[in-house]
Amino acid sequence: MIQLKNYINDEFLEPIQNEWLDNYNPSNGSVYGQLPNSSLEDVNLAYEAAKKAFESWSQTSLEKRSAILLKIARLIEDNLNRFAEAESKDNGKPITLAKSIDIPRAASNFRFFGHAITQFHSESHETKSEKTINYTLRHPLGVVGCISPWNLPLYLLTWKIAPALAAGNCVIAKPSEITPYTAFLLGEICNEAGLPKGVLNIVHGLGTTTGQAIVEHPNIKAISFTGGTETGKIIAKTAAPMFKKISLELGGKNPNIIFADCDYEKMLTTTVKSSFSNQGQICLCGSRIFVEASLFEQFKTDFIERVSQLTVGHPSNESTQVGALVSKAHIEKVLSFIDRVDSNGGKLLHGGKRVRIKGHEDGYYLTPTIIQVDSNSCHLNQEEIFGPVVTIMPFDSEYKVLEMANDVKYGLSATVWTNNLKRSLFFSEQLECGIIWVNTWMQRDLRTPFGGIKSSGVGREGGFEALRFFTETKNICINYE
Ligand code: TXE
Repeated sequence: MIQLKNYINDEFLEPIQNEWLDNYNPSNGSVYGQLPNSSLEDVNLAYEAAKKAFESWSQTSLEKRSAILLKIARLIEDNLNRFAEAESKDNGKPITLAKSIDIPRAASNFRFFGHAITQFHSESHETKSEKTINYTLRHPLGVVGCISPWNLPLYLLTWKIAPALAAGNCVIAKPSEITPYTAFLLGEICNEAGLPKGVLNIVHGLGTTTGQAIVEHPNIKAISFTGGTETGKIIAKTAAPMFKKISLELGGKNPNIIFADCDYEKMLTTTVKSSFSNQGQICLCGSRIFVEASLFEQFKTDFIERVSQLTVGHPSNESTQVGALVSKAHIEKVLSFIDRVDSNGGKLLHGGKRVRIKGHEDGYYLTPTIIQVDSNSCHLNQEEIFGPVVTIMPFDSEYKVLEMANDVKYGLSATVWTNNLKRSLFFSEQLECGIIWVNTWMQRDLRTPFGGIKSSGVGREGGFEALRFFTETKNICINYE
């Protein structure tokens, strides 16, 4: 049994009330560890450590802060296998994915913001006629909270922690209670990299208690959150009357719009990925596929064939392309959508069944699932399933598909496949979402703004947007007459 601990003030501590949660291995359904179920007292302890550390961290030179972040990045890379194995075991994702995407990206997050902070700047404005000069300062906020989900555990946790630390804040982070392992390992790395004590504190526990205690804490100045839309609402409701800064990256129900004039092979290969990478548990997955009517039958046949070739298997197996879903509760939620396919006007074309892997029969495996729908208003197209399930549907006019793509409460991302320049510009302008990919998916440049509109969230992460979020702006006006 692995026993994870809170990382507070450079030390690994048991929860003050000695309450623990079980940590499950989704590949076989067994409990393999325990994590703290932290209380308000633990959060307060973390806050006191962070508050104390802030005075000196916020005054530390950019060169030094940057060097520490770059060292953390290097140490994550040096420990790639250890981190990847932990991530795969905790989350059920294929080890190959953890090694090639999750962990390298966690290192990139630290490296990117380690460099970005040295280039971060503020503005000045001179008005000669009035003999004034305005300049703007950007100060770190103080102690901030970073709350992250289970689908890309270290990747998303570090996406928040790195800019917060780079900007001179001290952090209280809470990883998902479903996937706490790599966050625990990160504490060791931070000590080795020489991050001063109290600058980063990682507190484990349930969202409704530990997470809520962070959000409610009167002196935690900002909350950066990624997770479900319903949780986002609760956080907004709690934090808004306290006038905290909040950044919410929430769910998605992203359209993948395929025109007959696209580069077919590239589209097909990418669409398999955008549908089922990480078992479809990425907020950016294209879960509503709309195909131009003239291409629909060919696409349907080829897509089903490609998807049927995906290997569902144990995450530690190098040949596995689709691993286990993250938890029992989650696979049951996903299956409940599949069970209701017929009553919602859908037709199951492929998958939809639990897979029993020999020797790991209690793991949470599911065949990649393709459902044909005849209306965008069905709940399969309106609700976030967040699993290996996509719908496909033909369309026969640009205006109709645009209307359907936008007719959903979410607005995170969209993909458009076409070789028509005017059409790609038109759709990029008209689609209601924060991120659009044309003839690609999930190509990420960390300098770009990342986030959604409507029920997909508030605010943007990435690049200078993140550094702006984690700083407070002060304008100074000097008259030099
Ligand atoms: O996420 P939660 P869940 C979507 C997806 C999924 C659904 C629910 O549709 O099925 O959300 O997933 C913490 N105050 N996404 O329930 O609960 C929690 O402990 C403070 C989309 O697992 O939102 C965890 O650390 N914190 C998504 C984090 O919030 C609270 C990724 C996310 O958990 C809290 C994951 C509270 N009151 C799920 N309640 C994406 N956008 O990528 C919970 N938490």
